[in-house]
Amino acid sequence: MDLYQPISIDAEPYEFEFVPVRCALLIIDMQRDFLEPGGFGAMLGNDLSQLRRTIEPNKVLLSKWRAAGLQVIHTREGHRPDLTDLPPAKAVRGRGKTTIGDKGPMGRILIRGEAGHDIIPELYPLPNEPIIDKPGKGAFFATDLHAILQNVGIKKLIVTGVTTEVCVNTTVREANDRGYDCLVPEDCVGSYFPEFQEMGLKMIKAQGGIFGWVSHSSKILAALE
Ligand code: C5J
Repeated sequence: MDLYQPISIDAEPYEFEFVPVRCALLIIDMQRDFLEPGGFGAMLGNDLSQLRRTIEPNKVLLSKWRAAGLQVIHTREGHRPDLTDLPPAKAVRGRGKTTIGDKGPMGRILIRGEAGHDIIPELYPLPNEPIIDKPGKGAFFATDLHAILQNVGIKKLIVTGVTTEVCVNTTVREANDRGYDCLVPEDCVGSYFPEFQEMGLKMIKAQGGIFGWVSHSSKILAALE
């Protein structure tokens, strides 16, 4: 396969075309605190299985993408240990007893350097894969993601990870406004809430692909054969 030639894959609302070397796999927030039993997400009573089903398809896609020598970028949601990048509004949102920076089951919640903040071992970044530490839901806000994408010549993104309606959706919208075409493989993104999973994907592909495209990882894998 010629990685410099455009390929087309089946997607909604219509086929997604990309030149592999100009397309990055952007994996959003596959962090232990969101996905692992004993993490912060589980402590809040969320149904982890809704997110954990995305691990295997992400693992397969990541391994194929790496084997082809294509660009991979990971993100993590979290804050500085001194909390100076934590907006007070985010800290108090939800009126929970436990909030960002407090001691959680896997260290301080959403704090960089803590065990729960890190990426799950199944998808752990290689040393040459940039990790974007983001303080917000979108991966472009207050990060160098846009500069990195420009510097390495990326024009399109395959966006996976969690959660579909929050950080994945926000990132796809931010990317769209910056001129990137985004494809979201539905089996590689997850929400704790099935109804948000469904609607989060519908919102992306509605109105002729108002924010991007939706497909399945099997279609991407087949195209990379
Ligand atoms: C992400 C969240 N990663 N749901 N965060 O979606 O708060």
